[in-house]
Amino acid sequence: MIDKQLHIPLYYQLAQSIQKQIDSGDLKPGESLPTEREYSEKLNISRMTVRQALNQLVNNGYLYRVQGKGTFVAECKIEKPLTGITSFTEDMMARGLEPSSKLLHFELIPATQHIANHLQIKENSPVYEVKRIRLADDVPMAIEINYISANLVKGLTEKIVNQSIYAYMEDQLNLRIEQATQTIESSLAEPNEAQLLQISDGAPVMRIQRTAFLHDGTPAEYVLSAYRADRYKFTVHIHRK
Ligand code: 16G
Repeated sequence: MIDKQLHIPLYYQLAQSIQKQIDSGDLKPGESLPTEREYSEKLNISRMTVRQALNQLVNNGYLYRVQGKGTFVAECKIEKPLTGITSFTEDMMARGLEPSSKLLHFELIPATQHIANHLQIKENSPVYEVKRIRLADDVPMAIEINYISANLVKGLTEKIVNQSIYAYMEDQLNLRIEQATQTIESSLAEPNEAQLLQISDGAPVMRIQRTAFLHDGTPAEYVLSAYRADRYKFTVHIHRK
């Protein structure tokens, strides 16, 4: 597990070795880890070094601690490629998870100037404001607030947004999203978000802002979302110029 002759910090070697055990499945989600004292006695290293290794893995979302109970292996993160546009429903189904939504808010509102700018519509035009918790196998993954022009996406109902907005647009209205502009920022969960996502106050989240467009460039949705950073990672394949 650890080679003291190497010029690689011991905490780092330990963290790498535990991470390998998680990646290979030797350590499974939910499994508890040996205590700091057990690691330190077995490997003949200080408890400080063990703590540093475990802290790194906790911070990176591989492990989590439960007060008074110990350190456990976290669920694997969902890897979301950044190269294609998929809906939450499609993403979960592709992974064999059951998608569902908890609808928090559904209202037809007059577009504020900010929303109107993103959707390239006139201020005060009717816009659906949809706030949902998105769940996978009943575990909250993200909070999403969609703003959708009611003159474009006609007939949206609570029943539809409880299923899939993209499926409705494509299958019923023949409106296909072709491209999107998206930003991703790291942030900390506000207390109300933490409660909805069942994470602790101030836990890391990734805020994604997306404007998605139809093939002719018409904005179809403006979306603000907060994804759990302990359950998601984004991947992208890149080329050197
Ligand atoms: C994804 C999209 C979101 C879209 C939603 C539709 C990201 C960051 N966001 O969550 O923009 O509104 O899917 O999902 O990927 P639905 O078709 O399941 O309602």
